[in-house]
Amino acid sequence: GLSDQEWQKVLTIWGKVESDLPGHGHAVLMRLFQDHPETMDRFEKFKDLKTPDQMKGSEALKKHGVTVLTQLGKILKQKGNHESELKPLAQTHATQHKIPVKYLEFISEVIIKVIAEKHSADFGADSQAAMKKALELFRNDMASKYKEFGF
Ligand code: 89R
Repeated sequence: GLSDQEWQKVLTIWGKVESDLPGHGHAVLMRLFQDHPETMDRFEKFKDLKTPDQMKGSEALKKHGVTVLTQLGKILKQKGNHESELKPLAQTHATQHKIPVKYLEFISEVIIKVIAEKHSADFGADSQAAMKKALELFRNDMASKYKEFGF
């Protein structure tokens, strides 16, 4: 698990993310789709977004970014005691959306990159390491739930 100090670093930087959830969420999804185009195939509702400009102008993409980061924030704020938040998310992502753990790794990397770009001064090596650990914990627990759902 993470120490209290590490959780504090995670939640401090998350506070910066929350200062502009739509901006961060939009940036994360655009980056995910650009770096890993195969992740886009999971979304029926984004199939018409073909160019970076279309992604940039998409209110739907921005809205979904808020959905994703809001839920991730709720999970991070549980500081590892996230069973009740994680379970329904793992269920939909395993059984409905069929999102492999590998994709969760991709988005974790992208989240760290986007925060590093937008908040370089407040996201030093120790904060980055703490966020990395928190996202690893999230992924590990998602992966065990996935197994329970037979995915
Ligand atoms: C795909 C990661 C993640 C990843 C989808 C992916 C959208 C929160 C991918 C729709 C798809 C497809 C949908 C359906 C979806 O359904 O539980 O409306 N996700 C929905 O047609 C993550 C992460 C979080 C997260 C949510 C929430 C919803 C949702 C909330 C709505 C409710 C529901 C991890 C950061 C594939 C590109 C917190 C990824 F690859 F990045 F791992 N979702 N999603 N997602 Fe998804």
